[in-house]
Amino acid sequence: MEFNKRVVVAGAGKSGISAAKLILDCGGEVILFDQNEKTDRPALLRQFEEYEKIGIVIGKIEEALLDTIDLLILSPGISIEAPFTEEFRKRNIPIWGEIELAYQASQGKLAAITGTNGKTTTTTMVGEICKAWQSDTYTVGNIGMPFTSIARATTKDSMVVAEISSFQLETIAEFQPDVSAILNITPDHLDRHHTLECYRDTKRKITMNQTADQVCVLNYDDESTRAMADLILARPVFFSRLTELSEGVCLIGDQIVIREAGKEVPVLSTGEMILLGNHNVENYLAAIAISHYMGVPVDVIRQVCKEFKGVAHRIEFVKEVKGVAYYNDSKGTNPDAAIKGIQAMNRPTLLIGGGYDKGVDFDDWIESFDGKVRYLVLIGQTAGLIADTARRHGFTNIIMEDNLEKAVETCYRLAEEGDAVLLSPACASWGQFANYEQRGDMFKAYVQALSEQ
Ligand code: UMA
Repeated sequence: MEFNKRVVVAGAGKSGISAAKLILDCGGEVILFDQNEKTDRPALLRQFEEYEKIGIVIGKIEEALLDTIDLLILSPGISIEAPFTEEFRKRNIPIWGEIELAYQASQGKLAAITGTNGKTTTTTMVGEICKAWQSDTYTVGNIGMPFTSIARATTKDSMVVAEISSFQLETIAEFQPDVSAILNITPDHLDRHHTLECYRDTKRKITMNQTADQVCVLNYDDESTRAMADLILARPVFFSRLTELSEGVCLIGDQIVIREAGKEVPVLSTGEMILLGNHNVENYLAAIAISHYMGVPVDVIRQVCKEFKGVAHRIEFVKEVKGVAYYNDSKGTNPDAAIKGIQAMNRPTLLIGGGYDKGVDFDDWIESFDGKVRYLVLIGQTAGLIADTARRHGFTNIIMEDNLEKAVETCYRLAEEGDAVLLSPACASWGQFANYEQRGDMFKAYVQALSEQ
């Protein structure tokens, strides 16, 4: 792709750096802009040593500079409502996300997966299935690897499987996956999207450019995604754990089957699944539907599903110490995801929660404790709010700690043989950690250091 544009790339994180490199590689010029005054300019410049047409602006961008700009690329962590974007809008400068740029620079077949929960597991599973069929497959997006970092390496035969967040969907323009999927919608990121309705509309954007010959996979068991079937131009394909569908991918007894044009193809039984819990059955159902419509033969789908072991930070078993099992569910970044974490526990549990405040409430999460939680150990910005909510629901075994290390120590001290300790915070990690991966890795490191004595 030729791209002779002058572009401001806002946000010098993973997405911004990768987007900037793609533009430079395509002949464009980049001003990389980060609002964080503490950004290490020399370290950033070192990442662009081989390029000439790169400038770096830290803190505030001068208005005069904007008169020569063709495009703004916004990192997902920056809201489209960020005040500085107004100056770009006034000048009719298009605003894209890194995903749109990658889409325009890439080739091949694209699956794009969104939803509040299950996207990382489902995306990883679909990525592994596609890779087993077509070795030239890339698994990218919100999962951690920016789509722009591989866009130019794709060919017409490539397969790209992308996890797409609501933040990334705010800034798409022509993005048009061959197969899209919206797994489920429950409250999340309301500090950014304001209302559940806006959040839902943003998620639906994943299918906005699809045509009737393309597929959008939707969860029949989730009211809001089921209702979307009537609102989209793509061909809706449902998956369901609870209803035996006449068309779609569903659970019949203990068998997942694909039902299509009067034919039924069995794929996998629940007994063959390594991952436990109803939410994982839904992830298998969705992954099977997406892979099938990406054109992967059922035999390949079945084989990979049988061997799939899950992803790090999602109800991940870490270690048993003194008869206590430690689980890392750092990916439980909202109440609904954290409810799945609790539900998966089959032992009395010491639960570590709390973190960044995204403006959601915690009532359903506390309700889901169901007598299983012995202690709730809280950290981070939301600790007080969660403690108040818990007390309101009659749960009082609450301990406040300053940080994750102390929380792990406290659980180690209080846990008895046969208990589980679960990090499943129901909150984002921001504020105390760079991301949920860092939070999970630190948790695992603290657990590994615990003594058997
Ligand atoms: N910045 C500003 N102004 C702001 C906000 C941030 O200048 O108002 C700057 C920061 O100083 C920083 C940079 O922007 O230097 C960070 O950009 P970013 O927050 O977009 O982070 P990236 O490193 O580019 O990571 C992003 C995704 N992050 C977010 O959506 C917040 C990563 O998802 C994703 O893996 C990565 O792109 C690759 O595609 C993380 C995430 O937490 C895992 N996602 C949320 C979730 O899953 O719930 C949506």
